Amino acid sequence: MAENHYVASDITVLEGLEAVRLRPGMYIGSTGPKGLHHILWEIVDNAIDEAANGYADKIEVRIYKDGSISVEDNGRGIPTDIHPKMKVSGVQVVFTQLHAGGKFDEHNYAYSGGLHGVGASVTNALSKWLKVRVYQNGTTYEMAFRSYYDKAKKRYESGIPEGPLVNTKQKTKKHGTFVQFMPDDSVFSTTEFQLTTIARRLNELAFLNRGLTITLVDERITRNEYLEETEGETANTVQLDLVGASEPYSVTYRYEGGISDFVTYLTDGKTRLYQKPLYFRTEREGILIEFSLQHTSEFTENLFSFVNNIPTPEGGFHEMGFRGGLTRMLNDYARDNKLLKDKEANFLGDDFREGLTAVLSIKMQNVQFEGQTKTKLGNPEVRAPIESAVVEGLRSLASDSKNRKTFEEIIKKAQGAARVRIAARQAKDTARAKNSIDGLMLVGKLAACSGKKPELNELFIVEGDSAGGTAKQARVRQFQSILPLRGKPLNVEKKRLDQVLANEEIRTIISALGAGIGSDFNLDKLNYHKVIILSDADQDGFHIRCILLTFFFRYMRPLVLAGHVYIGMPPLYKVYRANGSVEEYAYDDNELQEKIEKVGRGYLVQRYKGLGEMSAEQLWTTTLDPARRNLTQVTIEDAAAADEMITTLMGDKVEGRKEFLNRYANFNKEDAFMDKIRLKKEGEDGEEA
Ligand code: TTJ
Repeated sequence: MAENHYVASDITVLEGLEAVRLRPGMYIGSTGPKGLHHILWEIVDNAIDEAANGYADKIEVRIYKDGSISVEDNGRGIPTDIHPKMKVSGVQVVFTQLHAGGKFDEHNYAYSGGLHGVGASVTNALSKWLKVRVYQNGTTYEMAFRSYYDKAKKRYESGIPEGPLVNTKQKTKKHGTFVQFMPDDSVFSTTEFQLTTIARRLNELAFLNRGLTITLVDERITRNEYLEETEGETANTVQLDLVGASEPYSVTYRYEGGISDFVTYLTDGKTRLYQKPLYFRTEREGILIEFSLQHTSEFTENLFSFVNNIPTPEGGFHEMGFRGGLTRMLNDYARDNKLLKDKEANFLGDDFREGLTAVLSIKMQNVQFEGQTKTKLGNPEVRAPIESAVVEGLRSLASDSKNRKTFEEIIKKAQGAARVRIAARQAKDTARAKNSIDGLMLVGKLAACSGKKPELNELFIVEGDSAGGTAKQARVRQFQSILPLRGKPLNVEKKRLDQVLANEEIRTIISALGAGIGSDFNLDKLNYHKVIILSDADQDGFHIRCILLTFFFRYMRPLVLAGHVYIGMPPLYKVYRANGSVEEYAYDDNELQEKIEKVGRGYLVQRYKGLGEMSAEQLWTTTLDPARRNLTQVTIEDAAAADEMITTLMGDKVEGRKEFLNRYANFNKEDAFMDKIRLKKEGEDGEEA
C-alpha cells in the first residue's frame, strides 16, 4: 500500500483533523443529536451550493441499514486533479483540510458559511469511515477515509486516507459527487439519524431552492412500516400493501414556485385574503434577494427569514430592509390610489404586517451572524439594497393589473389594523384624562373574591343588577368575583367606543383586571385568568356580549389571544317533575328533547327568560360551578367578528349596514355569531377549571 507515502506529506493536515476530534463542540456545537445532524448538513450544504450555482438540479440523501448516510448530487464533481500547492487531489484537500470548502473557483458563490461551513473535513474527522465517489470526465473516481485508535502511537487518528484518489476506470455518463459516511460512535452520544429532522430540513431546502429535486430515502424502514407508524398522525386512512409497500421509504421534494410555495404551505388552513402569494426575486449589490408574502385573516406577523438557506429567527438587517421597503411602498401606493386621504396620516409598518405571512431569503457572501444563538444577521450594508429591492419589486407587482385585488386587500387589512390602533390610543387618552386607570377606585359594585392567586381566580361580568345579586349569593367567594352590569349601560349601538371607555362599568372592568389597557396592557399583572361574560340568551344579552368582546379585542387583545375570555352559557330550560324529584337543565333545543326523554312521563318544562329568573342554587349548579357549567372559550376570531359586527352596525355607511344585515339575516337568533364561535369547552385543552 502507498500509505506511508501519504502519511509523510499530510502531517499538518492530520493535526488539523485531530483538533476537531479533540474538541468536536468547537466545530459542530455539540456531540448530541444536533451535532450529529450538523455533520450531515456540512455535506448537504456543498451539494446545495453546486445547485445554487446552476450546476446541479438533483440531490439524494440516503440513510442505510448500518446507520451510515450518503449525499449525492449531479453537479460537476469535486475536483479530482492534483492541487498545485497541496500536491494531493482536490478531493483529498476537501476532506482533510480544515475550512477548505468544496469550492476553489473564485467565480462561484460559496453560499454555505455562517452557521455551517466548517467544511466537509469536519464530517470526515468525526466519522468512523467516509467514502467519496466522483463521476467526472466519463469515469468514476473513488477515495476512502477512516478513523481509528493507533495503539503504537497511543492516540486516535481521524479521517486518514486509506489511499490516494483512484480512477476506477469505470465508465459512466453520470456527473456529480457521492459521499457516504458513518458517524463515529466514540464521538456522538447518539449516532441515529432522525428521519423527521432530516425530512423537515430537506423540505425547507427544496422550498428555498426552487426547481431543485431533493429525494430522501430511508433504507431502515419500508414504506409500509412508515405508513403504519404515522397512521395516527395523518387524518387520511392509509392503504397498506400498495405496490412498492415493501420498498424503502422515500420522499421527493420539488417546488417549482420556491418560497412562494413555501408561503402557501405556511398559510395552509388559514383564511387567505387573496389567492396567490406575491413573489419577487432580484439581485442587488451582489445580494440575491427573494421574497414572497400573503395576508390572512389572522392578526400576528409571521416573517421567516433565511440567509444562505440558514434560518435567521433572531432577525437582523435583512428583515429591517424588508419591513422598511414594505411600509414605504404600501404607503406610497395607498396615497397614489387615494386610499389614504390627504389629511390622513401614513399607516404604520405594524398595520401592513397584521396577518402577514412572508418568507425572505437572501444569498450573500461574508455573512456575519450575531445574537444569542448566532441566528441574527449582523451585516448593516444589506439593509438599504434590500429595502430598495422590496420597494421596486412591490411596485412592479402592483403595476400588473392581475394583482389589483391583492393590493386592495392589503390596504383594506391595514385600514382595519389602523382603526383598532387609533381606537386603542384614544382609549388610553380617555383613561389618562380620567386620572389614570391604575389609581381608579373600584366603584362599589364589584364583589371581589378573597383568593390572591390570579391563575385560580374568575371574574364574572353579569348582565343586570338582579342577576348580579343572585350571582353574588351563589358564588364561591374564595375565587369567584362578580361584577354586575347595571340595566343596559352598554346600549352602545349609537355610542362611539371611546365613549364606552368613559362608562363606569367598563372602567371598573379595567381596574378589576388590573393589567392596564391598550399598548400598556400587561398580562403579567392580570388578576383573573378567567374572565367570564354572563349575559342573557336574548338580543340585549347578545349585544352586551358583542360590545364586551369588541372592547377586549381592541383594548386588551393579549387577554383574548391568551385565551382568558369565556362566555358563560346559562341553560335555556329546566325539565323537572312536579314533585321536585328530578331536575335537569338543557342549554339548547336538542338538549331539551334529550332531557325530556330522560325525565320521562310527567315532565314539566320551564323556559328561562333571563339569568334573573334563577335562584342562587340554580345559578350555581348550572352556570357557576366549574364542575357542571358550560363555558365557551373566546378565540381572537370570535372577538374580531364581534368587532366587525359592532363597527358595521354603528357605522354611518348605509351600504355596509345593509350588506351586513343580509349576510346575518338571522342574527337575532344569535346563530350567525354563535356559528363563528369554535365550541371549545372549558377544560378541553387540559386547563384546570
Ligand atoms: C468546484 O469547482 C470546480 C467544479 O466543481 C466544484 C465543486 O466542488 N462541486 C461540487 C462539490 N459539487 N458537489 C460537491 C460536493 C458534493 C457533496 C455531496 C459533498 C461535497 C463535500 C462536495
